[in-house]
Amino acid sequence: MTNLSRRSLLLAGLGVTGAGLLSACSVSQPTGTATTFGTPGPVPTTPGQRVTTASLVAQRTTLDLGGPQVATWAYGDTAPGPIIRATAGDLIRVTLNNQLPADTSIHWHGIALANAADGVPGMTQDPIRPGTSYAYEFVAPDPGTYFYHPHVGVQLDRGLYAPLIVEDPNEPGDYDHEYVVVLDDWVDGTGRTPDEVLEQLIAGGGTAGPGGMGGMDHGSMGMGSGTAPFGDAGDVIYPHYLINGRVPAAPDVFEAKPGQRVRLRIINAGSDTIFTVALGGHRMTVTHSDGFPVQPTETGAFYIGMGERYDVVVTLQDGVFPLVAAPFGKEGQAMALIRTGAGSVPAAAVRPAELTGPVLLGAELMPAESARLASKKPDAVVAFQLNGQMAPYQWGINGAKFGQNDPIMINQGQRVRLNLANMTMMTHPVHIHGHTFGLINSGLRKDTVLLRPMETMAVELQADNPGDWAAHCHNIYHAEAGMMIAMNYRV
Ligand SMILES: [Cu+2]
Repeated sequence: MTNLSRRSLLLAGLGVTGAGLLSACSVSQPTGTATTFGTPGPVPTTPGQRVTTASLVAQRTTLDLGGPQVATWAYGDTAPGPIIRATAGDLIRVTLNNQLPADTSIHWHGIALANAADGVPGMTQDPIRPGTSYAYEFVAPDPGTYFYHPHVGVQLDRGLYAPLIVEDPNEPGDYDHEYVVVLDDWVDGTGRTPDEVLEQLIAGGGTAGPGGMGGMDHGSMGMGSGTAPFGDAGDVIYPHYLINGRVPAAPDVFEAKPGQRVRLRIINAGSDTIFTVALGGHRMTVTHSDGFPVQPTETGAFYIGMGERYDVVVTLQDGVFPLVAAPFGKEGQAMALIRTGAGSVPAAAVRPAELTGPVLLGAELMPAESARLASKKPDAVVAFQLNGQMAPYQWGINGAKFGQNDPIMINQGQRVRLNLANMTMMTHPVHIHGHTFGLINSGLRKDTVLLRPMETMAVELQADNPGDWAAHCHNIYHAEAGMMIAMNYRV
């Protein structure tokens, strides 16, 4: 298969609208470029290997966000969808039944899985057509906090996301409770769909707010941060920000006892929003970044970009406490509550003081020794330049949008250095599939890292997972507009 055919197929699979998708995909491919990936064969288990299974239905549904009722697409009848919980080394078998009016897929975000299960139509599989089912089978090699979502169009900005938790069989589990905390920015079913938001962004050069407010958010200072390190951090003004699918007026409530230690697995499933996270009245100890352990680092608040995950451990006080995720540079917030005793419920708009204190940026963390990417002389050095601007709404990598840029070609066994360079005035979360790269200055392992305006950052990966992989901005509107590139192993 040539690179050209890969590109044209991938573009067909990433059509902008549902209707466009269907029509694009129903057109037969010109002779010589048509290809299908077919149905992947079953992955055999190894002796003693556990098998974790799940069955999902992607469907249209109406969700109650805790007041607002929204028509959307979800895995079943909830957003977040069903948690998949496995143990490192398990074979995970998930069947997806697509009852959506559009093609879809599932990408297992952050997992260093076999390429065939990565969920990128046109690159690793055929799109899953409406009314059909698809079986994903893969081994999850590394423990950690992950999530899953479609890799088609802007479907992530609907209700199609859910946690994937890979337990560590060797971890002491030094906590009393574990809470999974999924952050999201919500627009679907509030008057426009994510596809319409994208159309408006393209038509208006970034005008995407309701009531003609579009563009006004750009360049505003981030609320709750002493400084504004991200500059222009988002394109879309959202009517709601959610924790575990709930608005702050009807929050999710976690129950515990005073003095107990809880682990929070925090996932940013938002499409266009960097959050600042704080738990009122508490310091948090960050223990993991993108699934991998870090040197425990105490903070009152931290940033989390789209696609990032952080695990923190907290020893709880006595009372009722707001767990707040404040959208950077935008109005409103997401909130959940942790209740260990009596106390009045904080107002939906409460701003914990911790939000204004020093806020930790994930790239500053130091890796745990067990997770550090050891330094090594790179065999290949690759440019990875983020390009684009709001008006016109055009985003790309290495000088062109996806489909027009040249794939990054690497060899199996190489240590590959990627010189990430953000040549734009926005912050972008850079996500690379199938690998957890290391920041060369610290060895910190990440699969998604925030790159601030004009920032450069060298990262390295060990090319130990052959296949054709996507690398892209995890602002889903940027990715869909072209801020994506293929990273292919030479065969
Ligand atoms: Cu971006």
